[in-house]
Amino acid sequence: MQPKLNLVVGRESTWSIRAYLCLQLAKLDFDITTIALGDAGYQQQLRAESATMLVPVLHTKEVSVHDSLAITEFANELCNGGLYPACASKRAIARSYLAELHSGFSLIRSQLPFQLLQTPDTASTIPLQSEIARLTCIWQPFGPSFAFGHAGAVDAFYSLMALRLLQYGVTLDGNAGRYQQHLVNWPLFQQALLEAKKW
Ligand SMILES: N[C@@H](CCC(=O)N[C@@H](CS)C(=O)NCC(=O)O)C(=O)O
Repeated sequence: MQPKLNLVVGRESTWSIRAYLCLQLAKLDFDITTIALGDAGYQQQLRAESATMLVPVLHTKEVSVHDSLAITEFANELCNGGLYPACASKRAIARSYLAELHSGFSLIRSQLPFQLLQTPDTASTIPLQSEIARLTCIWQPFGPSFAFGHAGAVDAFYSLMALRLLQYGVTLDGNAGRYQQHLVNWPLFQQALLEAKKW
């Protein structure tokens, strides 16, 4: 039986949206606790919920799992592997892409901040060309569909990157651009954004 799950998320937290999407994709039942990051007193609530003072964190009766990547792995176990491809080598590549997003693309992240509630101002993307080229390379084989045939963790993680680039007028070339558009139009992602606007 599935353990009772409570996902703690933060306002305008892209990492929280990724974890939320993965729990949705895994078809798990879960409650949500929201923290209005930045509001007066939010740190007190954060301290009570998260040992790392960061969101997302997923609580069960037995354990608290922190960090979007670990939450994704846990969700994957709870849905018997549904978030990754069935083939071991494809699964390894998928995990590499997740890890790369999780620890990389620091220029894009710092210079094109994600905006959920407002339209961002334009920003120069010239210094970001190497990271945009790397994304183009990763996304190129995916074309206008999900990365590994059916929606999974890779799509959940990269969907926010797809939208973030679009917000700043960056559309990737060729099949990479088609994948970008596919993610932005993905109904589950659109639903997650609507939900996250309430956090
Ligand atoms: N690597 C972490 C990053 C978590 C993170 O940086 N969370 C930010 C929000 S996106 C946070 O909780 N910030 C606390 C604060 O604003 O005080 C993950 O993937 O979960």
